Amino acid sequence: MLVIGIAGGTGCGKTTVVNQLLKELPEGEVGILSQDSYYKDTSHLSFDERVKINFDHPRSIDFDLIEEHLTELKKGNAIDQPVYSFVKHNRTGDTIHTLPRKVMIVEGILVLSNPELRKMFDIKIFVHADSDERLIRRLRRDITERGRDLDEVLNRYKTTLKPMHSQFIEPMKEYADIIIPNNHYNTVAIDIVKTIINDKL
Ligand code: UZR
Ligand code: MG
Repeated sequence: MLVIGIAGGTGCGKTTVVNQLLKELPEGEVGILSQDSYYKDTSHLSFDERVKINFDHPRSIDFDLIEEHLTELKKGNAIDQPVYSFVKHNRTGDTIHTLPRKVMIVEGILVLSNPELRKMFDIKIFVHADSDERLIRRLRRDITERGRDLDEVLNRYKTTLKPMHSQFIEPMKEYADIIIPNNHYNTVAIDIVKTIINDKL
């Protein structure tokens, strides 16, 4: 099994890169673990308490569960990935049955920040987009898809997203094997990563 970690700040286009790879690689060969599925369970908190959680700090992520699931997949066993709701800020109770594949992609803002998880990656990719591009994309997405308003997104960006990005995400470029410039959708980079994957398949 080839395990690929893909990190990068919010709105850098990670999900788009992953979807593009999925579309262009042979069906059934690639599986995905999304960091979004592994926010810690917050059922014991009220909604008002959950809204205050710092979701951009590594401690909000259940890295133990990601590692456990990845280890199972490597052994050839299927796992059940929790489904997370950004509107409720909690797990929904549903799961996605995830089968082991020849290539497993682990995607999320903080997936390169955990040393143990990092060791499990054969290839480490960092997707870079400038912070203004990322803020624009984040605004669009949070307002249209995640039920937020302008003030809420800008406040969170300034007080949490930006400082956490500088502290925990940007420095992870150091560990990347490949940095993809993604201010504009980068088809050449997708082709290169696709070639590397095909080579290993
Ligand atoms: P991407 N996030 C939420 O908005 N709500 C949650 O309940 C859990 C996470 C956000 C999180 C992070 N920060 O910036 C983003 N906040 O999801 C990561 N606030 O997702 O990589 O797709 O931008
Ligand atoms: Mg995403």
